[in-house]
Amino acid sequence: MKGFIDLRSDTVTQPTPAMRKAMAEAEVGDDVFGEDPTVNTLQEKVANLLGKEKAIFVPSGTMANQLSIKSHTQPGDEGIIEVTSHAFNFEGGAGAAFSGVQFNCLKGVRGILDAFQIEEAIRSDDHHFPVTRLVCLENTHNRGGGSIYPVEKMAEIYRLAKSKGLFIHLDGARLWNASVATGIKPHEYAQWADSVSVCLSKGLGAPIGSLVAGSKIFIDRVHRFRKMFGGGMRQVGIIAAAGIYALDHHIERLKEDHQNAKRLAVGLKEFGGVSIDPEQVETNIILFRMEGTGMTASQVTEAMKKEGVLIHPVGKTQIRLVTHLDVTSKEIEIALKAFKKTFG
Ligand code: TLP
Repeated sequence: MKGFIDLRSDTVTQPTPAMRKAMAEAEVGDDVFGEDPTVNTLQEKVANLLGKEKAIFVPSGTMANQLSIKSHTQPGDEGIIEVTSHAFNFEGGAGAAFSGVQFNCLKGVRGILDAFQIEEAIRSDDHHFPVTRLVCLENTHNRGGGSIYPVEKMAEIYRLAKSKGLFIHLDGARLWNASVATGIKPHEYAQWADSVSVCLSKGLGAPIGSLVAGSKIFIDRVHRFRKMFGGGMRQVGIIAAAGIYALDHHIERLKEDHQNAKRLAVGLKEFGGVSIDPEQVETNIILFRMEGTGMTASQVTEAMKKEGVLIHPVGKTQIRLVTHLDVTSKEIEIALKAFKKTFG
């Protein structure tokens, strides 16, 4: 929102003038006919970055996840997923509504599951049980506080899944953040998943757009369902151009967002009654609790708004902050001053 330091989400960014220029100049065609050259370039670029045969452009991260779930499963199948994950909690129950999938939710540590937990949750071959078909992972993990899935854990889960005939979908809405923070390339993460969704409209700062990547056969199936879900778009190169620009110019700078998040966490730790471990802030998301301040999350949110800072309560006494392209390190210091005033 104009005039505010907006720490609610990395989805709030404005396209930069250079990004808008790239959009204005994009060559376009009818993508439902497969004739938009900018979309085709973006799809190839993302498939290459993720080391997959093919990728498909879709309007949102939610649609990318749900098309993947739909394309991997049959109604009545079971998907194993972490209980705080986005695809389970924040996508309107779409997995149940559109794919008829039942989720078996496991509790992770800051969103991260271990292979042995998944192994225990896989159903045996008994007609009483649903068929376990899919495992969904999220990297970075939003409600885990931007936590990074260790690549070795992903590999272990993938090997287990393959030995049991399961598919893995990776919600990589913020995979770019994980990659920049660890130096592990996106394709090195993506090799441990059958399908990967990535977003251009989070930390990368594009106004819209996500992609699903996977094998050619899988993406052809996703393409069919994209039509059914109403996600086929026409001269959409105008948006894809923003995504290409973002991939070329906004990945490396995510480091700044991570530094800003760390600074915020270190600053917040100074306030009495606030619980936060700056060591756990690995990327651009900060989760902190404030039981000891005697204030509720919504009271803090209101007070901060009066100071010109927007934040996001995610429970009675928990707040989420997200750093991004449109928040400078100077503004982080201003936000910390506002917190100081709020917490007294
Ligand atoms: N997350 C948004 C909102 O939904 C809350 C946010 O502000 O963090 N996967 C993950 C891990 C996400 O964080 C999100 C968006 C999505 C998928 C869905 O993306 P969109 O919003 O493009 O449908």
